[in-house]
Amino acid sequence: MNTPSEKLTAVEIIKANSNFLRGTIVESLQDSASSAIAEDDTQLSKFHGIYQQDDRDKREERRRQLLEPDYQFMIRARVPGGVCTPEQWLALDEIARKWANGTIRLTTRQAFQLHGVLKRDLKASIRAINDSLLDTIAACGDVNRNVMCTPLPEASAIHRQVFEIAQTLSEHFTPHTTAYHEIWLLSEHGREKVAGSKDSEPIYGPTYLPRKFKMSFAIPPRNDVDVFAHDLSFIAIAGKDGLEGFNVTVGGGMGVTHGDPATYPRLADMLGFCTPDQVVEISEAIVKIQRDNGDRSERKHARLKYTIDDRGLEWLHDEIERRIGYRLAQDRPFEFTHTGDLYGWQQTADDRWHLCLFLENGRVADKGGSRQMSGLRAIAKVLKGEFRLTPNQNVIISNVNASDRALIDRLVQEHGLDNYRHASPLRLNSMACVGFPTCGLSMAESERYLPDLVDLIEALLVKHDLEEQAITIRMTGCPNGCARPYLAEIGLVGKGPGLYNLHLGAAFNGTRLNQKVRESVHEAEILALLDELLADYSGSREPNEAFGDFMLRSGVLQSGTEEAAV
Ligand code: SRM
Ligand code: SF4
Repeated sequence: MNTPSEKLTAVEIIKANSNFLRGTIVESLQDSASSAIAEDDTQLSKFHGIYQQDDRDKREERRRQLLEPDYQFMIRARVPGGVCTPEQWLALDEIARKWANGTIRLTTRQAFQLHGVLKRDLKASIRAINDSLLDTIAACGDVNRNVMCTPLPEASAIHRQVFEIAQTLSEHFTPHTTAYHEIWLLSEHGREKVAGSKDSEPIYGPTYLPRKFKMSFAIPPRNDVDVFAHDLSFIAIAGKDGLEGFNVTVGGGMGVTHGDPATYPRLADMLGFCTPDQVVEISEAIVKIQRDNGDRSERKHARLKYTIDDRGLEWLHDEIERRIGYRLAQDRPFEFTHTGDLYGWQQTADDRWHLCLFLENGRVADKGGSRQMSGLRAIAKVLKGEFRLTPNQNVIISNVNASDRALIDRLVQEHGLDNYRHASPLRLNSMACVGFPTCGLSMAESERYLPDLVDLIEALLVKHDLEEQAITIRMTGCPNGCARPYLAEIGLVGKGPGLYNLHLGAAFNGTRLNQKVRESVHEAEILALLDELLADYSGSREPNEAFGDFMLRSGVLQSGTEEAAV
């Protein structure tokens, strides 16, 4: 608990005065004098899944013309475990074309984002999302976010069970406030109360959590969710009779501030083992411990990772056991082999087929030569199964009957969605955050630049006979870590226009962070260094040795970087 002498952050005061996330959002929406909402409401709207942004490509020009920034909004829709129906896809597609910028963005947390929505269209967009039985509440804000899960429930009985537990957790931690319904769904003016409602937040309390909170479920050997990057994760442990339970990990997080050594990326610690029926209780205890003990006086220090580092893992362990009333069991052995997605068709035991497509950096669009947005719309119209959003910004066309495969393949090919067949393993293992022009925190290009940089690195790979080598590469426009760049074998973190910090040496399976090797370097310097290192790697690597591991064995990096306890 914060002591009375500690000064609360401005966001804490806004939350406390917000009447369970209402603030003056209704008034802000009605104010036609500005295309923005009131400043305090920009904090509260996040809890409703809405970020105020402005088009940064136009910012300077509008400033010169003495115009207010080109305000627009990003809407994030939650998709627990990434499972979405064709009807929901079609709804998102229509909203994107009608009220947003005509593209859909798949995120690194298996959710949807729409960009470029104007204030006057926010309500219609949110309503349409809810009509499709998706929602946006708690997609952002100081609450538990979209719960991630290895995305193919049909892959086995264990996958199904784990997915169901992930959904249960998602529902369990959804805020109870009726503000969301009042403001966005009930009336034109958003003032009617939900019948008989009396707000309370039994888990979060009136000021919610000190900071965002993230959960994920991984099913070894796949670590596609990057299990060690989250505040709380569960690693499924299977025995001969099926799912036995989960190893529980706590305190992962990626966010960093340039030049502030008190902030750092951190891999989650292993806490112990729990059975499936203990998951909700243990999660609630951990969330409440963070609610009561997280730092509410400094947002950069408010994630669970810092609470653990300040007080110790043992303290957390004891506190959890005190709250749940029993001892956590010892964690069990498991092995992860890789982080990314498995592309192409895959058959599951129920004789259904699933096709994982590569959507570079998660942007679904018809632009340039691409018709991927039209293609996925055409597929949604005929698909009898579902879409699965992956933790790596891709999509799986799932639950396809053998007899429908040819039709799906035809649509995929006709719309240029078959790039997974010919893209290099490097590209297929690449991820970039959104960055410019919408992200207000971006310092360098990311989504719009990584594809070009990958072209150039591919040429180096060809030069050194490494074109078949899978290497993970991730780029972010700032150090916040939205594409989990500190877990990539090649990580590029935006520092300024055209400038990146270069990180190397993470484990291919997501169990070791990379290390910063160069600060504020531009493209030519990045390529020159990679050229040298790839030449060395090509000549001296051991069979099946990953690039990140080679960086350590060859002495380019010193060992001692944090490794997950596996
Ligand atoms: Fe993120 C903030 C985009 C996953 C760490 N993130 C933002 C904002 C909302 C910028 C802002 O606050 O104004 C970005 C919106 C950009 C835009 O224009 O759309 C943004 N984050 C994203 C997405 C869309 C990246 C993507 O390309 O897919 C991901 C949406 C996930 C979702 O569906 O919920 C996204 N963000 C992540 C991840 C990865 C993950 O969760 O697995 C991280 C690192 C893990 C972590 O949380 O530690 C991440 N985002 C951050 C942070 C730093 C948090 C910290 O602890 O320091 C911020 C900044 C903040 O919260 O103040 C941030
Ligand atoms: Fe924006 Fe930074 Fe996140 Fe990229 S990493 S989306 S630039 S906050």
